[in-house]
Amino acid sequence: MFLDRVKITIKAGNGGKGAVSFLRNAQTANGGPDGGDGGKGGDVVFLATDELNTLYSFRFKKKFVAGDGLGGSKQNKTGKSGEDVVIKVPTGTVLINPENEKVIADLSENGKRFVALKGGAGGHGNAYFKSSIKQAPGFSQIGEEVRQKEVILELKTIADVGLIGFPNVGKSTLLSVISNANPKIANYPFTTIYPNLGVCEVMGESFVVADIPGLIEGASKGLGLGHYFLKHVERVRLLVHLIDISQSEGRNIVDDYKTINDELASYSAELTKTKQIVVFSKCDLIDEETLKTRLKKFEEEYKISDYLLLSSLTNVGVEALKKKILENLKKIPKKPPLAVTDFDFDKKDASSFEIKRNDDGSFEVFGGRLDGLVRGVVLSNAQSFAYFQRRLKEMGVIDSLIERGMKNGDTVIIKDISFIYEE
Ligand SMILES: Nc1nc2c(ncn2[C@@H]2O[C@H](COP(=O)(O)OP(=O)(O)OP(=O)(O)O)[C@@H](O)[C@H]2O)c(=O)[nH]1
Ligand SMILES: [Mg+2]
Repeated sequence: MFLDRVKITIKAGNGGKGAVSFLRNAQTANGGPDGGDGGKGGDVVFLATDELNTLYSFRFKKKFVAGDGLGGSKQNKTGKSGEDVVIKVPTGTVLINPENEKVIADLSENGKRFVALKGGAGGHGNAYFKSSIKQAPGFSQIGEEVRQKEVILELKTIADVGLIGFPNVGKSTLLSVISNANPKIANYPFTTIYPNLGVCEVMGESFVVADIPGLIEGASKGLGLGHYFLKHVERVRLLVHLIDISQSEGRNIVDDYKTINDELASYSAELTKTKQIVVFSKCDLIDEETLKTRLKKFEEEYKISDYLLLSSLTNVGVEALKKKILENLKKIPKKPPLAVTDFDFDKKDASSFEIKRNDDGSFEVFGGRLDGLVRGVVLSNAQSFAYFQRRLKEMGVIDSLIERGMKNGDTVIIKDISFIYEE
């Protein structure tokens, strides 16, 4: 099975907790604070590789989590950083934000890396909080927590040349003749159900050719398989349009040419600008006379005389086509990677909070405004907790809770902190 669009969940590692520790050794009975910072959480990294050519493996594994940073320790030791998770994707994979369908990254080259999510920062150890006033801070900071996100992976094949045409016109056969690819070939439509890639070498140079599943009328609107794969031709520089001149399936070359071009146009106006080489395939199947009559009609209809005759069976036209492709490619620049917009992953909403009443009567407060505050609190420490309560008042959280009906003795839960409200 071929998979070229899949939604996965990714999560960077949380930061490790800062340590609370005081230097104690034979010489010093009451040394200064020496609790080290927590380690940074691991990042979520995507890596493009030519080793893969489908997103198939994501069918089974859909969640990728980087390692959390470890806690700091005494003697100012910073905690170990969490391990990055490196997700290998086929070259040509585009990352899309499911919230707005915008492209976040285009992994258009083998070896290209993209850090999609950054690990949370480690919390500071108590050594960090030492100041002229606070000689012996008894608290540290917890690590930054990062949320999981969803991301869509979409594979848009990177090839120089795309072979297009109706089903069964001989696209895969041609690919097998001109390149190292070994696609399935059979005398029925829709033999090819996903794009095959092959490298073609000619006169010491090479280019990549993709064999696209057959297109039919209505493909751009979802008929057949074609529309699903039209995204793979979006990025090719050159199209080789195969038309079966033997007309063995009851259609004719004049209509075929138009139907396919109409489908390309209705899929994307950009595609109509991609240069096409017109190739009449299976020319071995008809006699000279029939060939001439059909070509004459075609030329009259479209005023096109720049085409090639091909038989992948007898090799007629194969070398000429390879050369023509190369000549054309030399004139057409590579397509640049897609424009990207930022994921906004790191942008946290630091302005709001929300209150929820639980079934047991307790109040729960959430929201970006509290995240930073909660990180700075260590409950067991009176200084730290007093600061926390003062900030809750200043931020208007206590007033909002009272508005929602909070009374003396009610429980308030904020992240992993829970306390009883007393006026
Ligand atoms: N006589 C003749 N038969 C050919 C030629 N090229 C391909 N065929 C035959 O045509 C049939 C279809 O060929 P494919 O290469 O599978 O066609 P396709 O365009 O890839 O078809 P789909 O993958 O279904 O879209 C096969 O039976 C081939 O052997 C040719 O030049 N001459
Ligand atoms: Mg095929």
